[in-house]
Amino acid sequence: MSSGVASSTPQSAFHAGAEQSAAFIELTMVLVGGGTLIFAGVMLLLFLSLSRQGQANTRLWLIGGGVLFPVIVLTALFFYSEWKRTAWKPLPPPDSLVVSVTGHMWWWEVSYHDTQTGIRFVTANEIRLPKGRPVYFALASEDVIHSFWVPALGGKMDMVPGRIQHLLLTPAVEGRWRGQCAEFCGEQHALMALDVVVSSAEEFNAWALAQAQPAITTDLLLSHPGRSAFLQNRCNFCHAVRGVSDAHPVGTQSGLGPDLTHVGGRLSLAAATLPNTPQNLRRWIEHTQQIKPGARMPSGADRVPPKDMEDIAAWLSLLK
Ligand code: HEC
Ligand SMILES: [Cu+2]
Repeated sequence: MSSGVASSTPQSAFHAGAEQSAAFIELTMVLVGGGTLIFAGVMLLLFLSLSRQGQANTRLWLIGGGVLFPVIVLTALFFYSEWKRTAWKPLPPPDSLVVSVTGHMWWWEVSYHDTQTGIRFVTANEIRLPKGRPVYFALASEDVIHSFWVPALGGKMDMVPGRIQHLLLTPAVEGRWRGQCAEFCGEQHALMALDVVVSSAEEFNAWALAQAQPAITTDLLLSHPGRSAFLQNRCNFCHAVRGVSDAHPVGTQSGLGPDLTHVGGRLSLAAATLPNTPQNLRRWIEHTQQIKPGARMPSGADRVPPKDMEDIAAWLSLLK
């Protein structure tokens, strides 16, 4: 399966990657353009007031420029942006794909429910989407406020604890895009990114079907030493690998860490922090706190025997 062609501008808000993009781009242009005009106007007035002698009518300028002007401009902007907003916040069309994304410090839980095919599964840190089909995102947070933003598709939308926010996007261009948490959420906010791959409907459906199955099907995988090392070192306390362990500590819906059922097939590791290679997987398990200080996962360095880390990394990279 292709992993999508990396775009030369994977994170540009001026890239029209979705059907709703035009509205976002127009809104951005109007705000930036209007803001620039107002700034230039104020600078001009400042220049005139400094270079001229004599009395200006201060009352007129205070009420006109200080009260009336902002009220008129902000009211107009409010109605204008509400009007444009319907592009991405209408009711979801019945054939839309529902993707729930939950922000965690500092990774993304992604849960699919395709009402057309009945397929459901959970994954993390990577979102694959079919081109041309409306995607209804349900956005939530498990801890602090995060913000879901895939600039090339449009957005952004805050993820607020205790609420579910919605965003409708219809991917229009195949490719690999980058998303980024857009609300400061603590130490590793900068390393809370996301891979988004838009492909043809056929490619997406094949991927989704595979994701819904556990990767563990062959004896080779079941008898691999990495599997027992994974369980022995209690990685399963925080991580689910469907078919091997289901991490659902009491009181949480999703476990404390990303679902690893198909981690070997992802493009990157730890919320787009490292490219996904067997070497990087091994490094991540050993030096977690050096790579992403503060991450809610302990380094393996002083608790997991090197042989076990070797085996676990080899095993996880087979889970495609
Ligand atoms: C206390 C809970 C906890 C334990 C125990 C734990 N992890 Fe993690 N793990 C996490 C969290 C949280 C993340 C996400 C970190 C981030 O990106 O900020 C993570 C991320 C990962 C990732 C990257 C997943 C992805 O989607 O890119 C891998 C691989 C991983 N852990 C493997 C392991 C292995 C192997 C062990 C056992 C040696 C282990 N973890 C033990 C909580 C845990
Ligand atoms: Cu953040």
